[in-house]
Amino acid sequence: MDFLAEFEEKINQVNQSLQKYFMKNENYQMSIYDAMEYSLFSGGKRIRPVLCVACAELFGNAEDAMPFACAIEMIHTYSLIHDDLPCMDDDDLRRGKPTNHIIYGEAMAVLAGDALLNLAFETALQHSKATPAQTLEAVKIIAESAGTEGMIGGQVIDLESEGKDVDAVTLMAMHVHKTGALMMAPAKVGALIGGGTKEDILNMEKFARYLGVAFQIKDDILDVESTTEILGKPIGSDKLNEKTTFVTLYGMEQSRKMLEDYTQNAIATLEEYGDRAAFLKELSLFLLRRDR
Ligand code: GRG
Repeated sequence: MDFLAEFEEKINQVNQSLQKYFMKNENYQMSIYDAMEYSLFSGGKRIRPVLCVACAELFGNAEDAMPFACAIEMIHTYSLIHDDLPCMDDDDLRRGKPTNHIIYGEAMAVLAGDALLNLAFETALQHSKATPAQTLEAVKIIAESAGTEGMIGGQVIDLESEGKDVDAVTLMAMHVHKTGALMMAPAKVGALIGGGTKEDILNMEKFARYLGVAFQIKDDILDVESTTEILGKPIGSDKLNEKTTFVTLYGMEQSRKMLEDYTQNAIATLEEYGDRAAFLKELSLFLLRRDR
């Protein structure tokens, strides 16, 4: 199967599983379920759950990784809902659609984000078919990656950098946490649940650390070069918000070179797995070339 067909198939499996795990409570007709559903099924690229499933597949058991893959996508979705709020980035458009708070109001958007975070852990614990020890370890990895030592920590660095000159070390720390942590979690959890060794889990963490930085560099480049129609969100928002990005700090040409280098470094960490890692190598190149 070629890469795009396999990618599509994995996305479909993720979407089906998300549908299965996301149960609306029809008895109560609570509008929070609509708000959660709106963002969970609004056209996300599903990179993180696909990464999780693909890393599990590399070492064996991909099926058991699905509850964790979906949990991570729920956390990712919550982070985007909150990131778009007026008290954060104050964005009206995401994935070509009005943001959650524009449709459901700020209070409901906060609750929908919180509810997705809780549903993530419910899903992982309720649907896990892995051993109790593996389940515990996977949930610990996910919790840490989403928390103050991970994604939220990165967001705090971002908040505290507003209006300041950000140096290269701070910029990297911000993105290794804010974007990288939620890339490393699926890679590590995938390797763990798939049956990889401790060394394999560390290798996958290293791979995803490079991939996460590359992903953010590309995000910064697209914010300058893409269009609102293609990206589904306003372009030029970094400039508008006077944010330091890879492009503002290093310039476009150097950012492109860094994107290429980080992607190649990610691919190099997969070398020992040979052709078994073909999908992950192709995924890295796909993310390098993506236009949204
Ligand atoms: C707790 C109040 C509160 C807020 C949390 C942690 C946080 C807000 C925001 C950080 C999340 C964030 C915006 C990270 C940047 C990572 C990034 C580039 C996200 C976009 O990922 P894609 O392109 O999104 O995979 P799609 O739309 O494809 O799912």
